[in-house]
Amino acid sequence: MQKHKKEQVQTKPNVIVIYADDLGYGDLSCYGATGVKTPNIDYLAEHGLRFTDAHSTASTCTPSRFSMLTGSYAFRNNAAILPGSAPLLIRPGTPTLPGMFQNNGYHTAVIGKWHLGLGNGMPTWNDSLKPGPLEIGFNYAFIVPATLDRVPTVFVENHHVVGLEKSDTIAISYEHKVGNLPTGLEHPEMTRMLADSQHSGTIIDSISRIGFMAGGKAAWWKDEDITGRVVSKVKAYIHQNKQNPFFLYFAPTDVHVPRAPNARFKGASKMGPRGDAIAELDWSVGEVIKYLKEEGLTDNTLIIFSSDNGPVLDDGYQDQAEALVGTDRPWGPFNGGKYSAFEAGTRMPTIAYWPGKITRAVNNALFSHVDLYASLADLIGHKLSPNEAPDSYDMLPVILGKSEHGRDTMLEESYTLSLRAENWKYIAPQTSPTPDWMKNKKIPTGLSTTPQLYDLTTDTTEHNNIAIEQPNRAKAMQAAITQIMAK
Ligand code: NG6
Ligand code: CA
Repeated sequence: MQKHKKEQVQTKPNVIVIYADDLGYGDLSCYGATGVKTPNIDYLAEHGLRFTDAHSTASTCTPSRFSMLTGSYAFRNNAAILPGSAPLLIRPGTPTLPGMFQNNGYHTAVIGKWHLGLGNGMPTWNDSLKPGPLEIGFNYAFIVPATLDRVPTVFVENHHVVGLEKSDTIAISYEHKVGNLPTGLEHPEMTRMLADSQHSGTIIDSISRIGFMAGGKAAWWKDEDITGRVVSKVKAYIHQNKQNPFFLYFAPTDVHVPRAPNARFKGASKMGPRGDAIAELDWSVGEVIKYLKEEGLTDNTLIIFSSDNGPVLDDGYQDQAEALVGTDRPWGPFNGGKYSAFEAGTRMPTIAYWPGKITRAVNNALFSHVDLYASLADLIGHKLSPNEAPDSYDMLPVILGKSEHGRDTMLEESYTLSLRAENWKYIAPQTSPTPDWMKNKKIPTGLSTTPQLYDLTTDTTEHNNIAIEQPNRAKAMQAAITQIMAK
């Protein structure tokens, strides 16, 4: 009896969600990139299901990741891009995707970028950092607390900064300089890439960051080692959990700024550091594929690959991304990119791979990453409770390639809310002012003080606003947004 039970547990599929940072729709060779080759991610697409109309829930990181992990839209929680000193955004007790797996006998981990805050007030970097991922459903965490361009430039493993020496305490501020380390503003000549004023705080590893930091020297990461360290943690985690079902949220830090991939990838693309970072990302995915095979787990593991928000070339550092992009279009055939309300803000390269269960296909269904929660719950036979994942729809048949019927409508978050209904796209008048720094990004924001309506069938790039010609449709779509907000 005991034995039978154990065997049943072990047949539950493992699930790995690989969520890249700032990778655009057109950044992979299987989605049309030519300046960089991505053979490993292409392999997933060649043997799996490739979406053409799948979306992150928002065009920036924190809101997207919040929604993916809670099945709830970020606006319900006022989630916006967090500073590195923010408290934990997902409050303990909130139903979460990893928690759902945990409650169903899975071991769960997050390895890579976090950017969802830590602690209750100011994170206590020199002490136990609680609450964090471990208090909201993960059994194991090895994380970059915020972003690569924000202090503190250290890893956190479970509740502690990795390698911190007690005598050299960390101090952080996002308002004023702390300690004596040089900043990019004072000493641009000490940096390896020049940065704009927001990214000209404390210099660590010859890169100036957003914010100021003192201490913690033994714990500082070296940018070119980050992906390698993260991948070795991923492998160790898979090895330790090969006997039990696991859910792994692998969040690569590529291709967010500052782009400083390992020297091995220098020149791997024709596009300079941004392209080389894509090559590094592809390598990291290849390592996961290879390692699953070595451990005999390939057939029992569903891999979902995607990204948190659209692409950006100049995100504060002079790394030649714009000059070297060539004829490639990181935003694919769409308009906009990171931060934008236009399609490229959220339309993400998205691939589902599970040999024997998913056959090769291209699927045009409208799909949102907020749906992963309900879909994966269905996969493992979990029935959602009424307060669980309120915005998530069960799209398991779409992920498995059994259906092309995706969402009828879908919300997109940026500095306003937008709605897709089939090929119609409505962008509500902007609800918060365009941040000043966004004006330097050269990305069409998609923001306007008046309603916008586009027909993506004939107007993929959202240039021809027909809200005035079709007032009833625009009104109905605005009403649908209002209804979602009231839910
Ligand atoms: C912005 C930063 C940008 C990046 C972004 C977060 C400025 C001017 N820009 O505020 O560099 O860090 O936040 O990126 O400060 S995300 O992918 O995590 O959303
Ligand atoms: Ca991002």
